[in-house]
Amino acid sequence: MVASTIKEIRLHRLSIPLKNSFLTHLQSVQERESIVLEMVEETGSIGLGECIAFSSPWYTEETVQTCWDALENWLVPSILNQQMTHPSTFLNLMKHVKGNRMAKAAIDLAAWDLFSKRKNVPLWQGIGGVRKEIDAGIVLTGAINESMYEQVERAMQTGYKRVKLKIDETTDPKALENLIRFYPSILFFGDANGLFSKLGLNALQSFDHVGLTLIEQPFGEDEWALHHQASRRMKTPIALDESIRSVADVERMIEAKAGKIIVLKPGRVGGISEAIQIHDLAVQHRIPVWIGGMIELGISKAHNLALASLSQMTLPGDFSASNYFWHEDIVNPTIDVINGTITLSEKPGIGYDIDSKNIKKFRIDFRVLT
Ligand code: OSB
Ligand code: MG
Repeated sequence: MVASTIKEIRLHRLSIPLKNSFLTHLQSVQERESIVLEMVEETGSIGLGECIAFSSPWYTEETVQTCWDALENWLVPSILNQQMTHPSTFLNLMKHVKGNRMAKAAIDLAAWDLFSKRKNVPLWQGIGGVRKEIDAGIVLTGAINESMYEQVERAMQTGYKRVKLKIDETTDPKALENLIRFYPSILFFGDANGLFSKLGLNALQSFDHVGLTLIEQPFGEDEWALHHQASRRMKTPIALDESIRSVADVERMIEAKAGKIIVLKPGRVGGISEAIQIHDLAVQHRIPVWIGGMIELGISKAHNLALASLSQMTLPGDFSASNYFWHEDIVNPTIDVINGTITLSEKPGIGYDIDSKNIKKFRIDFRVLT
């Protein structure tokens, strides 16, 4: 295959208001800042990537600003004017930069989009995807009250297969159990975002019999031993999200028997390449995987959708429609949920283009690096 040179990288820094603020025990997000990366090769073909770090380090160490700096000063200069024969070419060229996985992911995602466009195949087919319909799932936050029932009702009518509920100090296990019983056809995941580090294992165990399909990240990202204890004592499977930053973390999870399910966030582990390695390791160990969301825009979501077509992605991921978080997304077409699924595109690459009008509308900074 022709190896073409990357002659330009465009970085768009965006700021987009959410329809409703996203509230967890850690942070409230009203405005989503993000970086969209366009990788332009000699032929004029363009690969798209997105960086999913947040404005402040409440969820990961990296932020939009650290990623912006890493991309502009270190990562983009090391791949510009280089030939890419495979996305791994760029991973190797970026090896001299430690960490910065979320920044590197933006490049790796764009490289995979470009690579599949070159091969003229949809990304999901290029990586060996086995399904074309991806089950949709939403996340709901807030108290379990009448409004929560209405939101679950609406989700069910849209066909969503699964609801992920954020657990916080005020979540009453009994109220949660009643809600779950009321909607037997929907899967309920509980996401604790490390809350039980302060509440303790006993408090966590009070959620063991409420009917959750899994409990996501009860303890801190490095609390392997606590996750192991919870996994041993509880019948509800423990899924690890924040703890999974790399293949090495998955190896550690397996060795420490710290969790039974992997929540994979490609934009956090360093991109598609690392995500595929994690998937393949999960196949070997028969560990279910699902793709987690980051309140991201359509570019990252499109990459996530492609990965969700892999064989071991056996649980519905964080796949909501473009209009769930956003008045306007930045992709064309928008990502739509029909009868509870999102159909993967037959177009080469990720199957979505950027909506230039909306990119300009939400843009707060811009760099063209050559
Ligand atoms: O823990 O999964 C999480 C959003 C921001 C940071 C962390 C998490 C989340 C979500 C979003 O739960 C889910 C989605 O984007 O659909
Ligand atoms: Mg989570």
